[in-house]
Amino acid sequence: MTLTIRFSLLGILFVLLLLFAWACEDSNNNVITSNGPVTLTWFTPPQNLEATQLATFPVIAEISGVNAYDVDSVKAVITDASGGEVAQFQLYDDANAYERFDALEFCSAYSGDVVAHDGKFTRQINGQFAPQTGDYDFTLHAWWDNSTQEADPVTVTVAESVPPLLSDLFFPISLESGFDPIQINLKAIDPDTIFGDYVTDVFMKFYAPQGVQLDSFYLSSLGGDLYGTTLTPDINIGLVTDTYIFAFWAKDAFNNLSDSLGIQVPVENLAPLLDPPQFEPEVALPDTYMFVPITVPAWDDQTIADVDSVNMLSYKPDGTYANDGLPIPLNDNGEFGDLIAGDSLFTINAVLYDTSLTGPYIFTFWARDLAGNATEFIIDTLIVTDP
Ligand SMILES: [Ca+2]
Ligand SMILES: [Ca+2]
Ligand SMILES: [Ca+2]
Ligand SMILES: [Ca+2]
Repeated sequence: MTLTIRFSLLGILFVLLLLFAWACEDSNNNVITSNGPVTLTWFTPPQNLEATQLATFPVIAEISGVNAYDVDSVKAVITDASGGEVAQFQLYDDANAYERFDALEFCSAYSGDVVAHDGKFTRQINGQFAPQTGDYDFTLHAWWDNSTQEADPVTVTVAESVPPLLSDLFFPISLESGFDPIQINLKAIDPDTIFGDYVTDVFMKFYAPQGVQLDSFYLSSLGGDLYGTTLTPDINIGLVTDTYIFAFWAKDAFNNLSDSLGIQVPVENLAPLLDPPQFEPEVALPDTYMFVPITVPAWDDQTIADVDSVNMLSYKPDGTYANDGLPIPLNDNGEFGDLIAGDSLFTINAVLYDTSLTGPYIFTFWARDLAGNATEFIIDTLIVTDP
């Protein structure tokens, strides 16, 4: 009976496999257009271009509903306001692998494409195609097998545009450990009067004293020409007290980058803070064994995320150290006797046996942050008595 069922299952499987084989062959021979509607769109449309800038910026077309291997070419045709063709260029789905010699005056030699055959066709361009400043339409065309498709044009302005200007930086002259959140701000204006030109992004980069970039932030518009963000005391988690660099830039709608405006600021990171340890001060020896939870509340100016470790040593009544004198870690991970992960209460469940020594156990606690700052030692005593 079982054998029969197994055979018939195999039979069904075989038929299914055959069906799949037919289906595969079908999709190989037949056309792609049967996969559903083909769509051709700008994934990253062309942006406004500065007339004199030589840097190139990526434009990406995306074609879907057709196997990327079957696409013969994707091209953008640029026309001027009167509809006359000004230039055209190919976009490639080649993972930036081949040097191209077409349209050299305004296109990158390598496409800038990231992944080959993913249906995203890329090229990097600048405004050098334009005989004069003005508006230009970019129309996409794709060809595959014997089919073709065109996408609606995107209008791009080519203009002579200057970069934004930054001024009036408000920033504290130093940031003490655990400072109160503070809003920093500055003014960014675009001096141009070109339609569609304005400040698009204002951002700040945060650098280590040696110049390594640590982080970057976008500033929000605060109304008018003012842009700002709020600095919080966790900005220097894991960073030693030193002088750090904060630098600002703004970009306009033509991808012009302003000069930077920077400031060097001492930023302080102090050691964690420990509150008095919490445990039963006196415990009687158990019949077999028992757990004695030992908890230390720890905090740090740079938030709990800066606390790297909380440790203790236990000096036993016989004058030796427990754990061979090695630090015993307390955890805030919700395990090993710690009740709640991340609540700033660090715990170790010490085990007391019926055979343990009676007398005073002297505990030494300390903590260290990610910047390497250690607290002072906190000493406390647990007395173990005979039952
Ligand atoms: Ca691609
Ligand atoms: Ca501008
Ligand atoms: Ca700290
Ligand atoms: Ca905890």
